Amino acid sequence: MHTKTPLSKGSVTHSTSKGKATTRPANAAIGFIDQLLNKIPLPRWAIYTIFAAIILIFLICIICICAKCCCKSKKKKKKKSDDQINLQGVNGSTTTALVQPGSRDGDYGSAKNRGRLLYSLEYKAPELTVGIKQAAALTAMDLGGTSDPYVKVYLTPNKSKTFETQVYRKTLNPIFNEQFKFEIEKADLSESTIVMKVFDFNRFSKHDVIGELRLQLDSIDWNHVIEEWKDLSEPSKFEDEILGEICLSLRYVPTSSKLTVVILEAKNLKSMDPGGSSDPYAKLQLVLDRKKWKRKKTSVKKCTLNPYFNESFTFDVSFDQIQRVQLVISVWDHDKLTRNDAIGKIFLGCDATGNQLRHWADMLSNPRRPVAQWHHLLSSEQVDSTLQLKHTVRIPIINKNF
Ligand SMILES: [Ca+2]
Ligand SMILES: [Ca+2]
Repeated sequence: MHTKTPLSKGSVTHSTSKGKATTRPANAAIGFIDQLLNKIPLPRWAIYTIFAAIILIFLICIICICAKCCCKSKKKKKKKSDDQINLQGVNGSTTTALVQPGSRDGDYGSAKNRGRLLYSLEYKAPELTVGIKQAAALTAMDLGGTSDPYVKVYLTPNKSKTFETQVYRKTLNPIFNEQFKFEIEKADLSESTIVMKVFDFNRFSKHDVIGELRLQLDSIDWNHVIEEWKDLSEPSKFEDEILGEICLSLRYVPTSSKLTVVILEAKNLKSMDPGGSSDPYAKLQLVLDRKKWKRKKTSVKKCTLNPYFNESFTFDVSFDQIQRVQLVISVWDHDKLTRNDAIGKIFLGCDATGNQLRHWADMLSNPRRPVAQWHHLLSSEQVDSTLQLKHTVRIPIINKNF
């Protein structure tokens, strides 16, 4: 067909015009392909069909590969932004700029991102003002990828008041701009923790906790108004449910080495039995050098959440030992048929903190005088994790001659 093309090849090299130079080789290429096709023992339409099919398959392959790559990078991006926000929580206070999702490239494992909260704190005796400003990038708890967030604010351990913001429907970035005021003496600030808990409202089911902020107020410089973003963390393992309070009196007489503990009463104990009651009793345990040393217990008071015990226990504790001993008091619910349930626990001693330490110190500085005080019960797990008791393991001796 195009038999002339090989002849024109010579003139191409001498041509000064660039346009001509490109058209000539093109013609040459077409001629070459034509010759090649002539050599294939198939009709032209069959060759074209095969070519079209090959190109089609090739295109489909490319499209598939592209789609897969895109999906992967999207997932990776999402994961990165999730993890990155959580990392900020570890560092404590952050700025808005730092916690922008996707602003950093690192892959920080699979810790769950819960979002972040902008809050403010101000103390002007005797009023603590907590501002819940806004939240961002909250976790979606509902189908459809949204939540209905609101925030509960309270102080622990004296959880007398709990405030709540409004519920914002279907958003992960609510703007609350609400303020709550707590009356609290400056001396009590050092023992208190402010809890800001973000929930997802659900009309027909239990509200889900999205995350929380827990700030110990003793570490805050009250000369300034604090306003900052913080990453929400996992809700505390030790849920501050109300376990109740216990009142006890302590008396130490150094000359006779007698420690007298009077378990006076308890109130608002958590109900452990069906029917909304408990059968409380208290266990007293002395721990010396992290080992269980002496133990006693009160009688069981049937079917009450406000038991009155007024039972006295005296231990021999030398002056040297009183510096190292810890008094662990736990309140239990007695069950006839099943295992007794722990309601709550506290410990007093030189290693204790807050209210408990104060009570112990009052006892030591007032020898021979009984000092009575109320204490909020904490969960057993919480107290045990603080005490980290060495449980004495008794190995049975099988061979008596040993
Ligand atoms: Ca919801
Ligand atoms: Ca019971």
